[in-house]
Amino acid sequence: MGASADTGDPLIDYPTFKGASNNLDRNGAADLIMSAGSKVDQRILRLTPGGYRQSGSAWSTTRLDVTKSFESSFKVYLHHFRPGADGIAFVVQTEGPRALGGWGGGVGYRGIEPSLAVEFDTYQNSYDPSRNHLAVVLGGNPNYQAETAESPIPLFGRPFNARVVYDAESTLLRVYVKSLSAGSTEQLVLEHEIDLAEHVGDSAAWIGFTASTGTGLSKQDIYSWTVQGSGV
Ligand SMILES: [Ca+2]
Repeated sequence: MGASADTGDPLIDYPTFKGASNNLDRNGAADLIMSAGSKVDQRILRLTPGGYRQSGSAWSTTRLDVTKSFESSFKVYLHHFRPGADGIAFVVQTEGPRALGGWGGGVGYRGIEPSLAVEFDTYQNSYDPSRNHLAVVLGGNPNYQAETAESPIPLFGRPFNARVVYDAESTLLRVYVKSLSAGSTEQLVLEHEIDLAEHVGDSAAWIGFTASTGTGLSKQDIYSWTVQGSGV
């Protein structure tokens, strides 16, 4: 039972997003685009293409059983303009496949409820500790950060890997980041205790990503995404 998160085929497995079109519900500014400079046909998930006041979301059509442990890994690249804004979030929600929050400081998840968002925030709003932090945000309200921590690596301008691990038995959520520079190691950034199924009010949840821009803007891309866990 408990081993299901560690063995077997991933529930979601996109080394690139080629072929993902029918399995990802995309809203707002989000789109699957050709990866520039690649000789083979690769796709990336571009949550915002670098315009002002945009928000985008993308949800797997496969829902996740959040009463079980899971692990989600993804490669992120936030780039193009400086200073960048506003960042991206990995989100677990039970509002539905059309869920999309507003632009600006809500990082595309503002108003999505019930939800848990792990944000990678590149713009300092009045309620933020910095322009390079991570946070666990509950109920789609960016003013309420259940946990927050400075990122040990730059979130803007360089690609990085992130990993979100949920242990259902200990109801612990952990968030790690890793720079892609040679010799870098993965670092634990955030830890938060939460009964995820109880928080989102269902055992089956949509999972995916949101992002937004405001008066500052970025191209905000996910290059790969895998989830080990149980589907419903
Ligand atoms: Ca912010």
